[in-house]
Amino acid sequence: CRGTSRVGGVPCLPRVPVLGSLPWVSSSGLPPHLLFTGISRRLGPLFSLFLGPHFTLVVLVTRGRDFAGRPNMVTTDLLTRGGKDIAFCDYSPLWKSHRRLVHTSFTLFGEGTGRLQEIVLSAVDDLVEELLSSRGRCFDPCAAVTRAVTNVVCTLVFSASYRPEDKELQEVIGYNNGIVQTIAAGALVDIYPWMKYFPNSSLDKLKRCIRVRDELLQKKLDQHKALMSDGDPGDPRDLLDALLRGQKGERSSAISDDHVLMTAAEAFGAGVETTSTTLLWIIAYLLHHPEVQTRAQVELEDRVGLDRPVLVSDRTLLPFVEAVIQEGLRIRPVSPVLIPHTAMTQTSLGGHSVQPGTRVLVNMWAIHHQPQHWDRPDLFKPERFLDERGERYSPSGFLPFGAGPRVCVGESLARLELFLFLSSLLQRISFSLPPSEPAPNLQGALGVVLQPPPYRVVVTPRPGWGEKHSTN
Ligand code: HEM
Ligand code: PLO
Repeated sequence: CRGTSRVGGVPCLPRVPVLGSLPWVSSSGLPPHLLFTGISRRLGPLFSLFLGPHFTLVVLVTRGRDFAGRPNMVTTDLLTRGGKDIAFCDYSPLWKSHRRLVHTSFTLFGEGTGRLQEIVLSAVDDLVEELLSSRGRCFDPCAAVTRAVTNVVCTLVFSASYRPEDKELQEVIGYNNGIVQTIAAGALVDIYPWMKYFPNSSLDKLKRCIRVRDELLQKKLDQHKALMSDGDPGDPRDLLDALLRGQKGERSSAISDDHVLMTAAEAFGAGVETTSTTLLWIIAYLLHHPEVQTRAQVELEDRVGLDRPVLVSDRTLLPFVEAVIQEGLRIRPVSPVLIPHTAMTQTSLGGHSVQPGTRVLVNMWAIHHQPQHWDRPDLFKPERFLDERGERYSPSGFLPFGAGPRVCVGESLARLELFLFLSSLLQRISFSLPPSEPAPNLQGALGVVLQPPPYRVVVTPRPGWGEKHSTN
């Protein structure tokens, strides 16, 4: 922290013209969330830096609506046709009604009905079958898990579901991976927008992936519209149907086809990337802590048994399984510095005044690893989410989905999906480390989400389940 100055009273990292504080950030060799956590331990919970020319606050708390804006960025503008989505669009009345429409549509499919349960359970059957086809050999579970989660989201968004070898599914997974690789957090072109006028292979790849995505989704949109114009539209089958009907509502008339397409694309991207990453982190931790896996399996056996699939209604019966999910979301939040926020008005934070437009990064990683709030925060201990009677307990300062007007719009959907996936997997199979292979590295790589490195597992069927069911 040598060379630290103050800007508007807030401690600020050293800076030079044009590059701002970037030389200090990149020479640290640390991913931003770890670097920022180290700095805030020394400088306090509020400090600042210059990302190129952009004055940016790094904080541990924000205050609701004042910070509900989003900055303009080259990569996300391309991704969203200039902010016709939810996540990267700046705050506006249109964004608000658009977000409300998406929220209602999710409720329609996920939370309130048995539809999501049906979709996930069918994906779990296929996933277990695929994992067990390894017949005791070690393999990387990433592809199978991603395919299963992608299938759930495909069904939810446009009523499609694919076999593993399906060409369209490969296309979807291919473009999604391409986008994840090219929208890295803190990409230089998002700091210096003029760079987009120079040759840039990463931006070219992003544009190619977006083109593939748009072609595929436009086809789905056209099919859905054609069905709607065929007379009585009936009940919405999926998110696209629900968005098209919502578009017709009076107050939503400004929601264009572009908005519908971008929202479907985003629900898709967010749905796949976050859920599969969280599941892969949890499996990685279970390999480090076989005793946690066993305890979850004992709970499942005692409270649900091995004669029937786990259902959403079993959630209250399985506090330890829930605690494993909570601890996974705490120790490796998929979005450790959230999506950048901006101040919408002249406001203040920690007694310091903040100018409109100031970029704000919320360091969720630091919040989830504060030693004064969490006992040995670097350890994977699901029990911290249980009270002394073994019932669920929710400590404060645990916000893996963010908070306030920009809180994750898919939270309930994601929680439901994570619960059904994890509990069904642990009911039917066990994960173990391949003999003589080290346990997975847990540091993770920060791109648009925090991803675990590739690792391998051995999958074995659980005695009891296979006898009555045809999964193997
Ligand atoms: C935003 C976490 C799953 C859709 C966010 C944010 C976080 C987050 C941290 C940013 C909040 C902020 O910037 O303040 C997660 C986690 C998930 C998950 C941990 C699962 C494990 C999903 C799913 C969907 C979704 C399944 C949709 C199908 C969104 C959208 C936003 C968002 C649209 C933008 C909200 C806004 O800017 O108003 N999520 N998410 N997420 N998430 Fe999720
Ligand atoms: C993932 C790749 C997709 O092709 C596009 C996409 C859309 C929404 C993004 C998501 C990506 C990454 C995770 C994000 C999500 C919106 C909210 C979510 C950023 C880029 C999180 C965790 O904040």
